[in-house]
Amino acid sequence: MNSLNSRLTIAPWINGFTYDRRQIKTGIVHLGLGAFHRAHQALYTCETMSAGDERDWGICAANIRSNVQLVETLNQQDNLYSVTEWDAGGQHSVSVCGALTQSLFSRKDPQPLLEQMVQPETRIVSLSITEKGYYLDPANGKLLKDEPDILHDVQYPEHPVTAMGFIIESLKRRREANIPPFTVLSCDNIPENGQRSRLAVTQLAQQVDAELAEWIDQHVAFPSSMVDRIVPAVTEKDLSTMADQNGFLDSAAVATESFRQWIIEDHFPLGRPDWDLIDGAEFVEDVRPYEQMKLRMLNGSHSFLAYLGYLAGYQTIGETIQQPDFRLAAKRLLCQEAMVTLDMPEEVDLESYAEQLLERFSNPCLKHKTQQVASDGSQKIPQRWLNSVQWHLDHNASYDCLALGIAGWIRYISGKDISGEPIEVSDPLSEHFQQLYQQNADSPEKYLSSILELETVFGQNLSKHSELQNKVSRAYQTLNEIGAEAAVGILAKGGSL
Ligand code: CS2
Repeated sequence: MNSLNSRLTIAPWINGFTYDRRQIKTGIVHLGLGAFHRAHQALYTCETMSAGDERDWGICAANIRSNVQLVETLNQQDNLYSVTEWDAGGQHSVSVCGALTQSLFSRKDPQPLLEQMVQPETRIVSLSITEKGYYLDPANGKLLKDEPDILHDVQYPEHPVTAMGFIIESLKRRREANIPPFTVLSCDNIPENGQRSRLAVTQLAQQVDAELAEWIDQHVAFPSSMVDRIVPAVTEKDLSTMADQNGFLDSAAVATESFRQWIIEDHFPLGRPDWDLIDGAEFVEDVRPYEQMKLRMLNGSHSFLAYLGYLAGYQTIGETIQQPDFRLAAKRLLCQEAMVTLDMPEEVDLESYAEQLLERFSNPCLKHKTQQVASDGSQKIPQRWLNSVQWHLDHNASYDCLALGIAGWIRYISGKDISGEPIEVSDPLSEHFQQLYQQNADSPEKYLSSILELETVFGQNLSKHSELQNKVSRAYQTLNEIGAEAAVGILAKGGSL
């Protein structure tokens, strides 16, 4: 079997790129070389360079802490990889992405990455490091100062282990060398992600050098962006199916849906690629309404399907949404509990957006694991559900689906499903959740309250909120008594728990 490198002539039905890779300069450093980056920003950048005449936006992409294997694979493949896009009808198309100029792993030696971040040609540093990579308390945006990685970066700023640590050290070196600061572009699913990045960087910088923190706050741009594309983790089986289809083996391949969207705040003092040459990308002045729409509608219903789908015994989102009751309940959440909380520009049609989401979730070619979407709930649910819950409390409106979602999450993080089978919970707070479950093993009510009291998830307003507590408690009881499938069935019929 062939491998994917620049010497391989790829089949004519595979989309390539039109530029000469030898002429590309590295204008972007990206931290967090996951599947999402490869299927989204990197591909957008590749297509932008093919469509326009700028060639100085190549990407040096780095993994800071894990997945050295992917970096090695990309190095062996001249940093080329393929993206397979599946539409809901089972049709697919394949592209080879040429935008990566380098792939680095910087856990052992941070210097090569720092050096690239200091180069004047690097004008953007972008991030897809997931919610927990910011080390901020999800409820109030305060830096988690006691986390070992943060303590490390405060003590050894020249050998950082966090993305924020890399940004601070490279900005410091740029400042000393009189090189203007790069723009920091967050591509993570958190609300006001530009503002959150600023908070994370400046709070950590304050621990290291208060004057530098002040300088960063005044001189560095942190535009926000809303990113959207469903990119499930690929399995060994997917890789071998793609290899058979494409005629070459690519261990860095990604598979995704055909849909993609990227709404970006247009604030790049040192310039930026014309990403909006490509369908689905758009520069706007204010990203916030789009972020809220995506987080509360797409991600909100996704998490609902993930926790309750898992508890009902479904392995993928696609399988879950095939069940008529789950589809109806997700639609109820979207249209009656998420949409109503939003205030969107006139041209946005939220009804069609909701319909489109249900179609995207149903894509039978995406085997998106419920367990993957269910990970890191402590970091996700404030922006996906709790802002909507607050809206309903303020407007005296009902939020049964959100309440059952929260109950499902609380059951899931206990580490035991409804029939007592163990669940592998992946969350930065999973140990703490386990302790709370064990301590309250004799009383489901006490366990439930101990979770609902967590300020880091529920914030000051909603932790210990008696009305919310009562509602979730009823949902939790129903869930334990009749199971996830039947509880969702009640919601699908318009009932209340
Ligand atoms: C998902 C997202 O894993 C998750 O939590 O909800 O990754 C989702 O697939 C993307 O945000 C879609 O853009």
